[in-house]
Amino acid sequence: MTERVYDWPDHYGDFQWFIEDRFGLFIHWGLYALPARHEWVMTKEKIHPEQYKKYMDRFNPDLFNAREWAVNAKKAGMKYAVLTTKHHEGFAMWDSDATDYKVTNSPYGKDIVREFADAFRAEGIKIGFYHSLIDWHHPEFTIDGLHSLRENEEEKAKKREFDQYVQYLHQQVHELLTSYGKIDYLWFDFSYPDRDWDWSKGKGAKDWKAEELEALILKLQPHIILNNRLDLNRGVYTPEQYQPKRSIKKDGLDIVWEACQTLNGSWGYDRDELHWKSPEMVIKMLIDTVSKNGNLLLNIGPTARGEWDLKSMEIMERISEWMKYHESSIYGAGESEFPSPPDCRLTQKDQTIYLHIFSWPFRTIHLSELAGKIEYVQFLHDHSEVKFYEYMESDIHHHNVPVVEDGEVVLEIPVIKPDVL
Ligand code: FHN
Repeated sequence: MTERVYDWPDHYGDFQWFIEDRFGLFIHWGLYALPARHEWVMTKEKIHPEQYKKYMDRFNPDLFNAREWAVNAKKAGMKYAVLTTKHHEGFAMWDSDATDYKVTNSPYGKDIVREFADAFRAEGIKIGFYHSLIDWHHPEFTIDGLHSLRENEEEKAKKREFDQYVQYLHQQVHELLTSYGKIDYLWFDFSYPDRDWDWSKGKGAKDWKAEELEALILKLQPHIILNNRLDLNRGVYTPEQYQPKRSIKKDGLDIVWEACQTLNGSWGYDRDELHWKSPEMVIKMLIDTVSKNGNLLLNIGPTARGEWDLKSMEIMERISEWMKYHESSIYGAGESEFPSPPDCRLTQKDQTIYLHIFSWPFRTIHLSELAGKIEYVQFLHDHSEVKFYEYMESDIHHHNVPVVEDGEVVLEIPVIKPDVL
């Protein structure tokens, strides 16, 4: 299989662990879990910062157990985890010296970032921090949205010193990268200078002093990798809830990319969110992403009591079961050099091709779409019925699959049990 060449900044940490691990957990957790109406509830419902602060006085996740989260993530095969240290609401989930608006001043009183980092590291899961550039609480963060929330004219008339906010942003990033040990991944969100969006007023790299911030980050944690949302147009490309048609390239070079996806359309816990993806859809999303040389960062929004809701747990259970049998088709695998039959995805690792049959068992797979000759078939099937084995074995011997030069090709067929059966 031809070696891939990636477009990756020399001064960033090595990304090899990232494309090996392929599968991570995203956690969106903050005061927004209390209203339980989406992590944008403050702006969507135009709650004035002074009003919104009341949620801090009620934040007390009595059922939070970081080790339980870490064990569940490990069981599901997630190799890295990214926690919102601060989302757009501006609430710090750690004991920040830069603000009183922090979790250690809530009834909960403890440093959630520390509990998260310690528990997930103990399970061998790499640590990622999400950090929002946007801050709807900080008085010097100039956004139209917030100004329109500031009722009185005096407040609106105040000159805002955006640079004071930027200094605060750099200070909090410094705290996060010097207080919790080795951090593997920094996930900024978000900066679209070409879009004069209400909440960011088209802020871009120069406004965040992004080059300076990046230099600080790499000085503090030289091995770290960053995503591309600091608006420096480098790092892990993180399209939002988007599955590209093929692997992502720029000027012929491969791009390190990661799809971030919710389970139900909301990043933060939303008690009324009804757009749940089925376990089968989520497993297929993971396979589809890897088949295009990407990573999947799958999100859970914990409740205000610190638990994962039942539907999220059900999906995680099914993913755990599938990964138990088929993790070899995900870890270290990527886009195949061969075309995939319709309704299928191929992932490939060295000389092994994994044929993921998305339409199983509803169609015969005509493997002739893959030129070549199979040397050996190994079925990776779980406790599903033997008839699938016989069905596919007969089919395989009448069709061809790719020969990979100088070596035996192994075709493995992971089983995705449809939810409908
Ligand atoms: O506005 C945020 C949103 O709340 C969420 O955090 C996602 C995660 O990728 N990022 C922004 C939208 O792109």
